[in-house]
Amino acid sequence: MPSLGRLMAANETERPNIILIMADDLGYGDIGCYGNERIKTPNIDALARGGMRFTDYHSNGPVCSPTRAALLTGRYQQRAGIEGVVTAAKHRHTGMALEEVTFAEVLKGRGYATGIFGKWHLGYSVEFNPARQGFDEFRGYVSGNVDYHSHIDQAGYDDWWKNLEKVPEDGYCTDLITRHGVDFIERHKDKPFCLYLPHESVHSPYQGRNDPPERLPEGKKSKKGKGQGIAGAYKEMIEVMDEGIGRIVETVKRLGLERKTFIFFCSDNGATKNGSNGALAGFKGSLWEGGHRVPAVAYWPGKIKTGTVTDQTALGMDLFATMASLAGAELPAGLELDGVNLLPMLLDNKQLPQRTLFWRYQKERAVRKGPWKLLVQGENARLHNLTEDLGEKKNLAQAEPAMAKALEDELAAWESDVLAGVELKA
Ligand SMILES: [Ca+2]
Repeated sequence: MPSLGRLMAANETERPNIILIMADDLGYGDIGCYGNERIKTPNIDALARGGMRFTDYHSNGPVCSPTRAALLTGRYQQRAGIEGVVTAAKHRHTGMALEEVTFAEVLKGRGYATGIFGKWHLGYSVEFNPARQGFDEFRGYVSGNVDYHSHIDQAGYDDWWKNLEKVPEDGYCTDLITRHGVDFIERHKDKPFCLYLPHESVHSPYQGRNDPPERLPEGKKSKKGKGQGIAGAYKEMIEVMDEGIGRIVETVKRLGLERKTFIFFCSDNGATKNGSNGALAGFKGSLWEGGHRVPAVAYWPGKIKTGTVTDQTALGMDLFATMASLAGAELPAGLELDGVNLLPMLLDNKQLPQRTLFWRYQKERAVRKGPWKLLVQGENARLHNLTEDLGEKKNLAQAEPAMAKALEDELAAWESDVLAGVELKA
C-alpha cells in the first residue's frame, strides 16, 4: 500500500501547472515561427520547436471581448451575451455575468492557485472584476487597452488594478505583466497553479519601452509623433513580449517545473492593418480568416512531442475543457461546454471529433466544416475550400450549392441555439 506521501506525489503529477499566455491583436504572420523575418521572437519560436505549433487555431471572436468570454467560459461567447467589444465609452456598466462559470473557478475548485496579470476586458465595473470570477490574484487593466506607460484607458480613466482596487504601479505594461507572472510562479512553485497572462502587446497605442506616454491625467494627451513610429514600435512591442515569455519559461525551468507545466500561447484575434496576417485575407474585426485564424503553440516537455505541427482545427473555447481535463477537475453539474478537450491530439496526436464551428460578429457569419468555410456577409454568402484556397479568393457558392446550403442550415440551427433566451450585452 503506498504511503500518504507517495499518494500525494501521484496526485501532484495529476495536476500539472498551467500557463496560458495570450497576445492581443497578434496576427498569423506576426512572429518568427509563422514566417515573419523582420520581427524576432526566439522564445515563442523555441516553444514551437519544443512542442506543437497549430496552423488552424482560431480565436472565437475577431475582436477582444468575445474571444475572452469564450476562452473563460469554454462556450460560444453568445451564450454569455458578449458578442462584441465591451467598449470604454458605451459599456461601462455592463460585463460578463458572475453566474458564468470560468476555467479559473473550476481550477480553483481543484486546488489550483489562480492568477491573471494583464487584460481582462469583460467588464469595467468592479462587480465584474476577475477577482470575482475565480482568480485569486489580479494585477492589470479591465479595459480594452491602456497607455503602456500611464495605464490610462481610452476613455481617460486610470485603469491599473490590484484585485478589487485601483492601485497604480510604475512601469511598461508588458514588463509589469511579465514581472507579476514570474513572481506568481515563484510564490506558487510548490502547489498547482494556473497562470493566465493576457498581454497587451501588440494592441494600440503603439508604444515601445522608451516611447513617451500618449494619454496623460485629466484627459490630456501628449503630442503624437515623438515616438518611433508605428512600424518600429510594433516590432519592439512583440519582441518585448517575447522576451517576457522567455523569462516566464526560464523561471519554470529554474524552479524545476518544466515537466509538470503545460504552457499554451495564442492570440485573441488577427492583426490590424499595422500587422501581418500572412497569406490570410482580412484583418481584426472581420470573419475572413485573417480576423480569427491566429498563432498558437502548446509546450509540455515529455508530454507533447517536440517539433510537431498540427493542421487540426481548434478554437479558444477548447482550452477550458483541455485545462479541466489536465487538472482532473469535475465540471459543475449542468455545465455544458461547446469546446472540446484537446489533450488527445496534444498528447497522442489523435484526431479530434468531427464538428462544425461557427463565428458571428456584427453583419458577418462564418461556418467551418472540414476544409469548407461559408462566409456570410450581409445578404451575400461565399463558399471557400481552405485546403486549396487559404487566401479565400475563389468563391465556390455557385459551383457547390449543396455544400453552401448545408452550411447555411447548420448556421441557422446554431444561431437559434446559442441565442435562445440570451440578451446580448455587447
Ligand atoms: Ca484583441
